Amino acid sequence: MMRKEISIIGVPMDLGQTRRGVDMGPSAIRYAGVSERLESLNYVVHDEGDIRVEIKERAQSDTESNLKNLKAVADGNEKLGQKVDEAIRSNRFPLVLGGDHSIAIGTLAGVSKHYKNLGVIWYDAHGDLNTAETSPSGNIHGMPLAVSLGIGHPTLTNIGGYCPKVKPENIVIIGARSLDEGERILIKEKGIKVYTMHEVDRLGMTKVMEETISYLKERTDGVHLSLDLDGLDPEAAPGVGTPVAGGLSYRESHLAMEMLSESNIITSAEFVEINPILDEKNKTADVAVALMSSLLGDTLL
Ligand code: 6HN
Ligand code: MN
Ligand code: MN
Ligand code: MN
Repeated sequence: MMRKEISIIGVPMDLGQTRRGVDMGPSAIRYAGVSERLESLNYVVHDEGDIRVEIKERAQSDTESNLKNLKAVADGNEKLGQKVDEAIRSNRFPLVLGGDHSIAIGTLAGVSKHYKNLGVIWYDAHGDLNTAETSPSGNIHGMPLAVSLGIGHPTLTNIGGYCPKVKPENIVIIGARSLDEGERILIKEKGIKVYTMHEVDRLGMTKVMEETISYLKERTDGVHLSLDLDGLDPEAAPGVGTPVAGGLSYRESHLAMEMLSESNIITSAEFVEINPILDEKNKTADVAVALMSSLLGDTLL
């Protein structure tokens, strides 16, 4: 059930990867007019400001076993989890603005304690299913979905004081086109449902979303949308740190959001990986706000 009040929570996190600028994502999304857009859809919008995240210069040496900035990433996510938890307790829809994708660890820590069977839609070019052992980069933004399954360093998997946050059969990945070897193995092993770009091409976005919605409706009591802007094609969303060619179009993404809105299954959302330094005139933040507004019921676009 869609809530009438929204809590916007900004997370200026850039410690889960190595490019500068993604910490400015929340500002760029605010500048693109997120509050005004959602207010025009008759929501009461509470902008809670930003979570305090350690700056890169101070976190720098904090690396443990192929996990860059482990402590600082964990700290930020612990705080985020509490904020998201409070929002839901106040009966508000949590809308989290990233920041790199490592923040899904905190968002899910806050959301999942409110559901027995949380569903997750992972809209992304990547699987984000790496561990310290399988990661080619040591970047924690490539690991949050594994962490939420309870797979990874305990400092991350125990955030929020419980583990795991999601069951593998409650996850649907959409838009994947760059999966590392270890991620492929985990997907097979756990039976995670994935619509790669191949499947989107074959079936079309309408069918992909129909299937996703009925699959999740059957087995979950709430669904979190974790939307990485690099799920979109770099032409539609150039302001991202790890672009991959051949992605989802603006129209496909827009349709996906409209179908989710109609289905009424989404209970929380986050929009991540927007990097204003790499962007073209705030285009990616503008796209993010358009998608949020469709997700939350705008039928004009
Ligand atoms: N993201 N699979 C690569 C890695 O370093 O683990 C890329 C991860 C990208 C993560 O875009 O959220
Ligand atoms: Mn991601
Ligand atoms: Mn990605
Ligand atoms: Mn439309």
